[in-house]
Amino acid sequence: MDDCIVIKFGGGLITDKSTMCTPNNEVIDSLVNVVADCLEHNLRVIVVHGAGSFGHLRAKYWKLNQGYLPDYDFAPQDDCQTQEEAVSLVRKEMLTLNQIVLDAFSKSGIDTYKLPPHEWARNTGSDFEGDIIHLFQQNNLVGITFGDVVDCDEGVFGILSGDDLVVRICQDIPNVKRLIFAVKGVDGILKRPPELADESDLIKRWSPSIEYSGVHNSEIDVTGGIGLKAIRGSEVAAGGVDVFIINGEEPQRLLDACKGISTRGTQIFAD
Ligand code: IP8
Repeated sequence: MDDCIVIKFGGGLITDKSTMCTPNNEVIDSLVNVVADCLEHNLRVIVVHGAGSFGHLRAKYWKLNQGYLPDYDFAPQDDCQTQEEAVSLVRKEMLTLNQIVLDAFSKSGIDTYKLPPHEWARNTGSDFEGDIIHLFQQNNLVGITFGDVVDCDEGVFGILSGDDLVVRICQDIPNVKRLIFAVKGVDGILKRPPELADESDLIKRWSPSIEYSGVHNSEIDVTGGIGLKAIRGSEVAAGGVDVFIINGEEPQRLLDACKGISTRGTQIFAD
């Protein structure tokens, strides 16, 4: 059986986060090229992508991460009056972004299959319910899933982050060797905020006891930024998978990390 790698395309990397529903096609194409190279090297690849400006802005406004809030006094938007409408709009936005990603793969001649979580997953956090092993069976194609609004036992609905999905994919799919978080604007986990950091502030080996500077744009994001990646990454590393955070705008680094070649970035350890 071929070795499998799981790549998370950060939402902030594949979209312009400051403007509603704007993809960054150039970055998406460059990530697809990296995947193409991995396939040529006989790696099986599973892709999980984030939401960026396709999900977070509206999900944040309607507090979808807090579940159903019948008593909260939301000011209606022009195109959305209620939380229930926001749930279906965010799901639609995520399907649109997913289609953009799928189209980029098919343009490069790579066959994929899509697995929208609201159709098969329930509850949030890395212990969500979902039959990963059966859903991701077609190991000759690239399986693609993404952060989404899912139905929940408590609170009616909630946000299942791509950072939660990767944990279970790495744990449940046999033969996953590496998990790569491709992120925007940083080379990995930093000791100081990115605007103050220099080259020497990259933490090359991180485990939960090491202090770091967490960038989390809570004005925009409903999920957890680099901090969630770090924690989820260490859960995955505990199972023997090599986990890296890599600057997604550096395709050669990404490719090296995917192939297991040492490169600039942060490797995450369990402890
Ligand atoms: O960007 C968030 O997924 P993430 C999903 O992977 C939504 O954390 C719909 C905001």
